[in-house]
Amino acid sequence: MKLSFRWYGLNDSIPLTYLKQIPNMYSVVTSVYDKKPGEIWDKESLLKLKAEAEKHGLAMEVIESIPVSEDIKMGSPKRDEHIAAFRKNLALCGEVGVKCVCYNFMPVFDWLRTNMHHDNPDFSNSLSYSADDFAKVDPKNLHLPGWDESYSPEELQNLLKTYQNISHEQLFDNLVYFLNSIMDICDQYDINMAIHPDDPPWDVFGLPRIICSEESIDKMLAAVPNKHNGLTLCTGSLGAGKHNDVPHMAEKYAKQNRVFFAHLRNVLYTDDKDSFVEVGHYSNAGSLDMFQIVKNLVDNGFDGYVRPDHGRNIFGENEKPGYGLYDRALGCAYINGLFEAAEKMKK
Ligand code: DNO
Repeated sequence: MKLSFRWYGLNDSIPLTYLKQIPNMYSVVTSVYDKKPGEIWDKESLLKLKAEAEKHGLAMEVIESIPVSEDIKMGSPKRDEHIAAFRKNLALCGEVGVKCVCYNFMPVFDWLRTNMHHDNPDFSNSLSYSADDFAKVDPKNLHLPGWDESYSPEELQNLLKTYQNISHEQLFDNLVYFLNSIMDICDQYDINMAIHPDDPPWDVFGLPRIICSEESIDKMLAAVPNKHNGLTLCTGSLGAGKHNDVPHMAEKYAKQNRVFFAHLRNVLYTDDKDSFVEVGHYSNAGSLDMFQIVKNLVDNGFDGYVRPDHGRNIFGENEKPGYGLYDRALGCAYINGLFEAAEKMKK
């Protein structure tokens, strides 16, 4: 596996020297952050990011994300223009040596939580989702942790209204249309497209979500059988749904060579509804068997990119929720250990 770490570019408060000090660190996972979905990036920005990573002994082989615009997801009249921009951005990535692009196809909201600073018994805090708190949210007057700055109230209401007329089938067809329009660029530059599953993996506010389960992933892979069409196996996103058997999915999709990127993190179910808290990576800290997931990846030939995912705020750190240094660095050490054990057992 190729260990990687999310890096928010030149403005990230965590220096690349620190990332390089994490044993086995190979690549940054980054993006161009000053362009909106649907806009064309410039090669200079990518080259600057790459030069900075390389100066610190790190590769830049993963982009997370090239954002997919709502027009593409909704299939609106602007979609082809936005797809043309996406194709251009993908080609730029290919030209600078990017091998894997993580993206998602979730309408309006990428991830959703009800608390960005949930207090844990170990005096850390982390992201959490409470089914009871979510039930109290008024979709007509939405204030969501982490999303309040992204849309004005009117924009949000308009988007939610437009999606009322878009079924799961329609959204799925729009995903297939999008993928079929970019696969030639992926073939040309050998770039793997790794869709991020919906987080959490169920519909929210009546918005359709289509990458939530084994069945939906099977359908997506079958609809676009190109070898560059695959997955980000985000264990925390899929694992938040009790309907998902994540070790099984790791085995199945690694065997099919469709896992290009793995986001490894653990979640703890906190009730018999859908509530969960993001915990440390260690299996016993949460509800997922992280060793079995890694073992199933390794046993089935996975050699893609891996990154630790959301960490808790620990050791007095108060970073962007999920993206502090310390707990993700602990996660890396643990992930290295899991892979080393699984790889030695395989021999
Ligand atoms: C959250 C991330 C997601 C992910 C996107 C990919 O922390 O895992 O925001 O980057 O869904 O497009």
